[in-house]
Amino acid sequence: MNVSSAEFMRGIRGSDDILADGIPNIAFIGRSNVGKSSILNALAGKPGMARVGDKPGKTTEINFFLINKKQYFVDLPGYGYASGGQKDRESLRKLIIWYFTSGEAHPQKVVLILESKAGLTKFDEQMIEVLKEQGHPYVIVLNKVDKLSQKELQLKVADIQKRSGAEVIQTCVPTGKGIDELRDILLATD
Ligand SMILES: Nc1nc2c(ncn2[C@@H]2O[C@H](COP(=O)(O)OP(=O)(O)OP(=O)(O)O)[C@@H](O)[C@H]2O)c(=O)[nH]1
Ligand SMILES: [Mg+2]
Repeated sequence: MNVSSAEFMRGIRGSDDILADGIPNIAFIGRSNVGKSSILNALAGKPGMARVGDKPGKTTEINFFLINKKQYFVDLPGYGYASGGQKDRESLRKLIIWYFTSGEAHPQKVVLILESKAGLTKFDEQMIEVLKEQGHPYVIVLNKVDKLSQKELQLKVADIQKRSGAEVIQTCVPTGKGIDELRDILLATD
């Protein structure tokens, strides 16, 4: 499956008409700096579409990208960090929780992204609890696999699978590893 069109619609920080327009949401979530925006750009084949940064806390709104005119890829801020300190961190955390629990958004699928070195952190486990409670289906992606040796990677993947009970898709944005596989899972075919 290919992406033939991808366009930024808008960023929101709370209730908005875009949540009620009936277009399915695929939500990208994870700790700050794990590569959520980078993966979204790679899936869309548009490197500069979502803002990417070396420092954590780059994405500060819930950004909607219309893919093939029939799905939104929703790029959320990361949890666990914000450059402005405790207060900003708390407001981003609340925004993320609001998206998943208010009942206003209807994510059809959630892509929970982890970073290879950190693996599954306590923040991710809390997020998984929220997703399970709310009944949102999710897939787990382990990004930046270029940062581990083959042996370290095998151990890490086994650990995450054991603790989460979910399959883990391995990705690397610079080499493109796993990106086609993930796109096939996420894109609607009808
Ligand atoms: N080595 C490596 N670096 C990556 C990979 N994917 C993303 N990065 C880098 O990681 C940094 C963070 O990427 P972002 O896409 O901005 O991460 P994010 O999760 O959207 O971050 P926030 O919006 O701050 O939560 C950037 O410098 C990317 O170039 C990868 O697979 N391997
Ligand atoms: Mg981002």
